[in-house]
Amino acid sequence: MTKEYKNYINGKWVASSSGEIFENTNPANCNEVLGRFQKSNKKDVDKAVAAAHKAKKMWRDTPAPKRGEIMYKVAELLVKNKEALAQDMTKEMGKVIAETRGDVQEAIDLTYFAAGEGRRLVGETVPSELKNKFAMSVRMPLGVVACITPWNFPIAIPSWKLIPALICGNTAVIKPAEDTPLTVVNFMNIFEKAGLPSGVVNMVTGYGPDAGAPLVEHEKVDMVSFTGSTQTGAGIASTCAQRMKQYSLEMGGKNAIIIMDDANLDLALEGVMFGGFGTTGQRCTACSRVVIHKKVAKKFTDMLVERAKKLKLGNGLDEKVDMGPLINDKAREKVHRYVEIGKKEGAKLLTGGNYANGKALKNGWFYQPTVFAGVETKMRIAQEEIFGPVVSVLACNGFEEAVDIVNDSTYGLSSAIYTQDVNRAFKAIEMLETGLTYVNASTIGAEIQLPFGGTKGTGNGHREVGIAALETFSEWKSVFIDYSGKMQKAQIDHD
Ligand code: UN1
Repeated sequence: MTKEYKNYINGKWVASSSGEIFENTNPANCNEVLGRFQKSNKKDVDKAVAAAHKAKKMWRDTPAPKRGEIMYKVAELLVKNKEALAQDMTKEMGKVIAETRGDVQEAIDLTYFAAGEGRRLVGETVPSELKNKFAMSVRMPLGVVACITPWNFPIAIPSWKLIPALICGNTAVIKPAEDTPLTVVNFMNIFEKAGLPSGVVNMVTGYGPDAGAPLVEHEKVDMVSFTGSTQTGAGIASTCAQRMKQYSLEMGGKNAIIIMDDANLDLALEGVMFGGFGTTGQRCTACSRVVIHKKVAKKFTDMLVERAKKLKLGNGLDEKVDMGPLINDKAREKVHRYVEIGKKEGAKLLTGGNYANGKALKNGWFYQPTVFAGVETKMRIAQEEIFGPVVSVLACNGFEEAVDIVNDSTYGLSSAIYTQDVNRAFKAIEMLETGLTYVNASTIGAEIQLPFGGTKGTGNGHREVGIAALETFSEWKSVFIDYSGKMQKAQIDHD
């Protein structure tokens, strides 16, 4: 019998109130059921939020350095369990083992980095306009934070949200994506082993919107942090706006790499391969557009097609495999729909464009690495997020046009430029309307020491990770202390 995993509420592992379960499967072998998980509903969410609400005062009163020390233990346990976490993650998510190890490493980096903030959480002191008066700002927790996390970074993204939220003194309820609940169950085990007090972190697994929607709506949830689709994010934004809750959204991308005629094409090829086909194209930072100077377009496209054809598809646990499957059947259908759209729009399909049905692949959600050339910026395949291994090549006449093409997008997450001209590189950094820009490197692989997030339709202006995460998961209180012993009136007693 496949193992059943419970919800984690108030430090206990509990079954859902309905008694219903759902299963997760291995996308490289869809017949393999990995676990049975609680199909939670509003009742379970109520219990989890009540636990987080109850733990709020105790956790807020715990000195921040002490909160940080528990996070150091979390980091140590992540290090100790890195390989086991990565193995489980590849099984339930499909990406290759080198990448799932990287996913755990990202959570480790983030946890060590953010744990240190427990000893800082700095505010400001500024001189008052008046005599004998002191002015400073301190950070306050927001309260109960709801984290709704995606399947493509099953532990890194939960860590981005939970660790800074807890360091800032918030308590949390997390609802992992239905395709990757096991990794978050494993993460909860780590929090438990690290000695995090009961109720500070709670987890409800759920299927469809049954748990996520009541969590967002819950009156005792003070803030929602969401990474996922634009459609779901827009729904969360309107629910939160009506209830005056804070929310942080990280959604799609249509990230581009510019390749100038002076670029090192071999290096650029590595960047496009990694950005376009790494994680089977399922990163919000994935490179789905290559904007290339027409002088080198043909040469580069030939190189790209040759390499794409050589990618070895298969089960990500095999160290020799380059690219795993897509997450599920719906994702694969969506990718294929976009390929059909691209063909109808007049783009030239150079390689791929279909389900990968080789012998070892027919039981999984595999899709061929796909390259389109002759793509124009108005085409849907150049505008909409496909979230699969599809790279569109757009030719341009020069730098200014390349930048215009990249910026002609409703998204603004990541961008990159390959050039040897340092002046052009700096100009690109200034002009590209994205939250991340890389020079002579791919669009993927952001490190956690710096803010992560995008402009335009990618998000709502918040940033996660880096010091910026503290802004997202806390709010400011300004404090004025008047030690004059008099009634001093600000602004009025000015002269
Ligand atoms: C995502 O795809 O949602 O920069 C996050 C990167 C990773 C994070 C991606 N560090 O590609």
